[in-house]
Amino acid sequence: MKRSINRPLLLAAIGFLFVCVLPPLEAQTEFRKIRLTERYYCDGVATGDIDGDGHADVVAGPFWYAGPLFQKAHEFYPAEPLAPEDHPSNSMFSFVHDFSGDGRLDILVLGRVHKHAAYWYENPGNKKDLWRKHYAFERVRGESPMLVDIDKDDSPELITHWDGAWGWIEPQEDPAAPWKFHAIEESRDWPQFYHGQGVGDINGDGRLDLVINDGWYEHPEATRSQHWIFHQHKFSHDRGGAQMYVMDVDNDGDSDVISALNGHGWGLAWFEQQQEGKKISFVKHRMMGDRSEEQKFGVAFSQVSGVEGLCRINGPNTREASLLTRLVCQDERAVVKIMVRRG
Ligand SMILES: [Ca+2]
Ligand SMILES: [Ca+2]
Ligand SMILES: [Ca+2]
Ligand SMILES: [Ca+2]
Repeated sequence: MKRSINRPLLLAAIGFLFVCVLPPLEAQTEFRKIRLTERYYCDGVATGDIDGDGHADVVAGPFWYAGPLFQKAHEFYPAEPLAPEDHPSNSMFSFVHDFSGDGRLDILVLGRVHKHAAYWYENPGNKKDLWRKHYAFERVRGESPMLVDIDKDDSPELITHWDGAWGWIEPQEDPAAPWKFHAIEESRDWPQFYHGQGVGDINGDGRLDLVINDGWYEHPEATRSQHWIFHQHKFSHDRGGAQMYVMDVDNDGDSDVISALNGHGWGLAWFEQQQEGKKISFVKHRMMGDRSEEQKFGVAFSQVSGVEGLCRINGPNTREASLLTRLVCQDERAVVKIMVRRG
């Protein structure tokens, strides 16, 4: 997670938010920019209906902003504005989930990989009481940890590595208890700022596998009592990206992978799954290069350190699968529609 001095995304810092209006599928997709704040509080944002009024709200740093207007900021932990030049954020990621089980959405906040513990804040259900702060875990490793229900038991896990092994951190039966790490492999040596991770069913057996830049872990029948088999495949020979997505890009029935090539540099690609017997491999197809002059791509920007909100907007049966990718980069937040042709 080496970052340049301006890495604290100025846009997240100033709190830009793109509101995606999804019109009829064939129509032009339009976006409206809303500025949440002039100050720098965080690097990541999240959405969820915090106040339960039926409108999605936005969580950014110590505030949640009430939708649909996003004009009113509600503080859920003490807000301390930071200087973008030299104060890396203590809120890199926010995740929204009902951790307490009372029906109200709570907020998990992750800071810097090497500096901050993970805490979640319990939604009091009104706008005047304080949110109770709960310790979750000591450190959360990796450039882009994801909160995903990887074993489909209706309770999400925070995918990360710890003590040299990939696995997940998960809440306990008592919501107030510290979370515990579950390893899916023998301990080896993964860098704390590891770049590139995602979750999806690579081999089509219905179980969600873990994908990292160095390969993928096959989710076994016995999720918790067996080690997950590691299948080596280096997706990016550069630094590796951030979030990796698993989807059938070319509509041929198997799962492909989408990933930035360098979270702090250039390049975005999708990796086409190919099978030979039981062996799975991937062929790289670039989606974005390092120069906008490259006509094949038409756009280029660096610092693709957060890829979120991937969705298919033309439907699964069209010849061309369209991917809407929200790409966060250092200097701007761009929305790019990338066309991927079959064959
Ligand atoms: Ca709750
Ligand atoms: Ca789960
Ligand atoms: Ca699988
Ligand atoms: Ca495919």
